[in-house]
Amino acid sequence: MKRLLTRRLVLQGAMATAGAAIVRAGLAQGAGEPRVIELTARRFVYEPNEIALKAGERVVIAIKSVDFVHGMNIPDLGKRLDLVPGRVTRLELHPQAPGEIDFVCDNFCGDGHEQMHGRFVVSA
Ligand SMILES: [Cu+2]
Repeated sequence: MKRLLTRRLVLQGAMATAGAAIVRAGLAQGAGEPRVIELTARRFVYEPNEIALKAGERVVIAIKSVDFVHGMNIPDLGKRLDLVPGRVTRLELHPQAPGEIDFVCDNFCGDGHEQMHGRFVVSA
């Protein structure tokens, strides 16, 4: 029992570290332009729903919704966005370490809403 609890705490710690490793990019002068990755939200998917990033790179996720004010909740980063149709919502990321960061739609958008999720996969 005690060992199980310890293992769970270690796992939670690892997940928190992965989240903390991703910080909002401070767009320092002369640091070069961030890579722009386009993402589309529609009932009931993000396209693409898996986005590969490299640790240390600065990126901007340019997100469009085509049909609804979908949400994008990224618990590991303590961040959420509303994705308003007709607008491009920018999410700046500067991952520092490998890991996976999940995101979900948190604006109920109909039957299938629960399947609307994706993730950033950060490699070394
Ligand atoms: Cu949705």
